[in-house]
Amino acid sequence: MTQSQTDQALDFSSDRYRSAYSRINGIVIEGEQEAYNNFICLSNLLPDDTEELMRLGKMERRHSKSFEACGRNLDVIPDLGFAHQFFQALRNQFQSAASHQKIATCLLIQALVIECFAIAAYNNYIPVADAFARKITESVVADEYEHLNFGEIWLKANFEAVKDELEAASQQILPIIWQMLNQVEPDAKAIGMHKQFLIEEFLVRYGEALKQIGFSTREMLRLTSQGLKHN
Ligand code: PL3
Ligand code: FE2
Ligand code: FE2
Repeated sequence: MTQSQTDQALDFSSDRYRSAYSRINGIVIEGEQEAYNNFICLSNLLPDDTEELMRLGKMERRHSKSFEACGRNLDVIPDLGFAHQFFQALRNQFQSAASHQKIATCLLIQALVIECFAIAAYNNYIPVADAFARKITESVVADEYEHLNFGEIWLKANFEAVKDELEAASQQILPIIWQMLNQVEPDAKAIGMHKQFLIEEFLVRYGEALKQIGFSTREMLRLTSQGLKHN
């Protein structure tokens, strides 16, 4: 049985669905826009990779436009004010790291945590999305693996030098992610998604990324379970 078959049929034109979608749609439009800003910022911090990071950033701008079309298609107006607030804490952390030239922290926030969050959210949304949004989300999520991969490669190449910084950053960022998940839970539920599945997929993706860049299984589990205590 698929996830959608276990739920009540979704009515994309109901008030409940459209109200929840206005906030979810705002979140993904704003999230993609912030991802664009973060990649542009990273392209200045990493002169060797400027062109590649600009290219990744431009993909995020296209994602933002694509999700705008998903809202329009359902005749929903995205709640961008809510979304801007939703990302406040994460944005503060990224900007503060950038202002201190903490490149590894910036990459952990954008290329690992945010991308794993997006991949988990989009993969869970696809089976319950309307046909128009499903197609768009499938093509968006394919791009997000590329963004995650950029972060993994850079952090792996610099692992010994940045390991301690990454551990500290992860401990700071995961509680913010759990808070964001709790905040979005009622709306995610209204559009047919389940918080538990989101958490599971996020942890699988993020844990795999940590191992990929050089953390041992034990270290990876310490980092991911530390985050969970805050949930
Ligand atoms: C990176 O490329 C984009 C970052 C966007 C972050 C999105 C986070 C989503 C949070 C939970 C929303 C659930 C539903 C998503 C459905 C489209
Ligand atoms: Fe994106
Ligand atoms: Fe991305």
